[in-house]
Amino acid sequence: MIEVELPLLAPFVTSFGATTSRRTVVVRIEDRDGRIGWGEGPALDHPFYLPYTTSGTFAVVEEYALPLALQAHVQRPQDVAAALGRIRGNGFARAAVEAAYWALASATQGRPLAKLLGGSRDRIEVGESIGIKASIVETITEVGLRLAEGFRRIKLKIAPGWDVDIVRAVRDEFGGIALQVDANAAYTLDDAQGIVELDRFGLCCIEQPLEYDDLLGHARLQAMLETPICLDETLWSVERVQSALEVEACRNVNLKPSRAGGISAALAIHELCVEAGIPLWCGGMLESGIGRASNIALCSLPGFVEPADMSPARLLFGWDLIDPTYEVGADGCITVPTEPGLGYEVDEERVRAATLRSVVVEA
Ligand code: OSB
Ligand code: MG
Repeated sequence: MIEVELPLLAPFVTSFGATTSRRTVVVRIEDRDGRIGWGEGPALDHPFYLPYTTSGTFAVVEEYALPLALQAHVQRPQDVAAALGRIRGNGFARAAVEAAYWALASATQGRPLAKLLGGSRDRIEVGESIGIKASIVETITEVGLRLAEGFRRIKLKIAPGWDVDIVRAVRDEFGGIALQVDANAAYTLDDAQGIVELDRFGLCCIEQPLEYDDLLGHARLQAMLETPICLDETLWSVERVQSALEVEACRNVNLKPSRAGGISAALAIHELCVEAGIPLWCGGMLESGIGRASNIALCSLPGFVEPADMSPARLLFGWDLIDPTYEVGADGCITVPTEPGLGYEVDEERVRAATLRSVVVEA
């Protein structure tokens, strides 16, 4: 396992703070025949998004997730989640190891990862998540650039004091574009006036207005709104999605496989949402291309009916750990790779150059 650091070209500002550099954990597994599988566990550095951190994720991968997978001698990627089943929480750590096994299985079987996961789409739609800026003008400029590049949807990060005015300004400038907001848990039910006011702007959804663990608060707020609430932070497991749908805490789902505990969990959540008729889309964690690769494969499944948060590495970092990296075409879509394995070449030189620390675990 390897901790890498990827400096961002520009700070990404959300209600929980500014991110200037992405420290993330990647896992590289190698079998006896020298075949390789890569996975990523893109927790954030700090516990201000979810309780997990990059350092904690590295420790759990090293001390528990990888040893448990190796001791279980798992043969099929479908069995990794069960082998790691004793680990409570720590979705990012479990997801990193599981994704590596899926990529290895895809390489071994010579079947594209998307096909292995049951996907059929060959192009996936992409939107752009736009951080909180210094001014409305700066935001309008960036939205304009992204729309001109073809992105299918715009998501604005909001916080109390940066909500109604910015949404109104973007609506006034760009009309009926696919627009949504993400509060990253910055509001309480008592100060949700800004959220209620957003209800008249025809947003695709309002993402995670309330606290990360507040299922019932979201159910109460959803009952007051026409606009679908989309949950992100709150959905850290299959069970959490089941509960959210049951109490109607949301009408839209942001599925981040790494936050939800891995690809198997993501497949189960996909099935739940399809059965319940709840639209879902793939969120992002500002991952490197290693993490984005399995997300892209997953987005080829039919239940992903809205654009993914998949800001290209070109915009985030100016480069990537995979080379060539994925491109967003003029139609706002990414082509799903057909190469078995991760689907992209990992540039191991670049991984080495970005490495902060690494540990080898022998089977
Ligand atoms: O809340 O969706 C979020 C990035 C890091 C942490 C949390 C979130 C985000 C994004 C996704 O908004 C941006 C991306 O990965 O392209
Ligand atoms: Mg979010």
